[in-house]
Amino acid sequence: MREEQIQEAPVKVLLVGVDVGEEPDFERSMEELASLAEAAEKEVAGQIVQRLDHVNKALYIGTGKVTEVRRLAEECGAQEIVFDNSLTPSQVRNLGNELELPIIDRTNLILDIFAIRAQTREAKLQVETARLQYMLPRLVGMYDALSRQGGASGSMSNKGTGEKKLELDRRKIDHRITELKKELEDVGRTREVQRKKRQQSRIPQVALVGYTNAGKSTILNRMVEQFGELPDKTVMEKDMLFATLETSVRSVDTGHNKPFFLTDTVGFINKLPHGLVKAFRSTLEEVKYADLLIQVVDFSDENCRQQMQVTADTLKELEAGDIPQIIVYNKADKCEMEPLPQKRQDNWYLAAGLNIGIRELAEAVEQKVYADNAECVFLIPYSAGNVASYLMEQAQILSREYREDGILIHADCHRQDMDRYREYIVS
Ligand SMILES: Nc1nc2c(ncn2[C@@H]2O[C@H](COP(=O)(O)OP(=O)(O)OP(=O)(O)O)[C@@H](O)[C@H]2O)c(=O)[nH]1
Ligand SMILES: [Mg+2]
Repeated sequence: MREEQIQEAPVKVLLVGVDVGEEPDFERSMEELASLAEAAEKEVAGQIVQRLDHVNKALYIGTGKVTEVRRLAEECGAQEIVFDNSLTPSQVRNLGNELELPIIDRTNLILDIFAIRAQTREAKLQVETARLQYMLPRLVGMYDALSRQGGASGSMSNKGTGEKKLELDRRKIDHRITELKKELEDVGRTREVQRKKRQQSRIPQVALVGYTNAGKSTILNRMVEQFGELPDKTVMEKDMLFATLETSVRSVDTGHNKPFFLTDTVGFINKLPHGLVKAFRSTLEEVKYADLLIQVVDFSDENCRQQMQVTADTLKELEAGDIPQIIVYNKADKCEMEPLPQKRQDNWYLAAGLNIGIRELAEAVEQKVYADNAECVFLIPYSAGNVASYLMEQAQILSREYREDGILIHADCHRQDMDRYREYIVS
């Protein structure tokens, strides 16, 4: 009880959206905005929408609507106004002047969530970079405003001061971004070394991707608990947007001696700020190097088709659009589907939350990532000891016999290795 009293009350926000008929499901976008506000630890006090043919260039909403927003903000005690779209710097400024409250847009909100959640040094650096990059073009807008103010008052010295100050700020931010990028490169190098090690091991890499809150972490956890090398190394799964910000890699083996690495990643969202995708590029690189993607879809969400489109677009941006995929329609328990799991071509309908379909999915992944493997028998002379040790490490050894003329190895290995050591194959 005491603790609750000490806790700071969340900031109350009023959500504002303009429907210009471009959004296939405008209402859903507003619902998502409310979830984003909650994830950013704010309390939604009210919501107001407007239908317009075009957004107002200066104020985003219509001039008449501004009065209504101000009145509603007062009525519901809002301390900030949150807009569904990205606002231009001058719109933020004008709205701020009119409404006398902080103006936040969707991108701000996403950046705030990421800032709250970032745990590792890498994530923190990535968020700071994205924030500064977001600010930089907006400084130019502020610069315009100050210049105009200087011009209106007729004082050229004012203009000069404003210009100088902003130029200084711009340089400072530029400098900090460069510093951050260097630090990120350093951190990224460690990640790269780890990834290279995994690649060299020839153990296939599989990445979970998809819209935020679809159930990616839940799938990772259920697989890790049942088939993980370290079953208690689970990650956070939660009914909240952007629960996962860090990439986690776990090794999975169902007992068929066909292990694979499974990676959980940050979820995607409609209108995910481009700068954020860019800043998180090194974390998301894991996706680019995967042999197979498991695209997780919340099948119970009526907007799942649109969310799949967002996923496809984001994967393309990450240069991962051509990687083979298994599509998992998760949360099928909420869709009155029976029986579960169900397989249709390469698609799985399952319920990870209820632990339904996890083994089947893991086995389907195995089959796919080991499709390029085959069994064969090598006879490796003792003079080629390096080849024998390579195979022992990289292939699944089914039997081994030390003979006079060399080691007879019956192995299940990758076709590339078969080609490479063709001269030693005896059957
Ligand atoms: N009903 C139902 N709920 C599920 C199922 N799978 C996951 N959930 C719930 O969906 C919510 C989101 O799951 P997560 O695994 O955290 O989703 P995520 O894709 O990792 O989300 P982000 O990390 O935010 O991108 C959690 O509350 C889960 O318990 C399922 O099969 N059925
Ligand atoms: Mg997650």
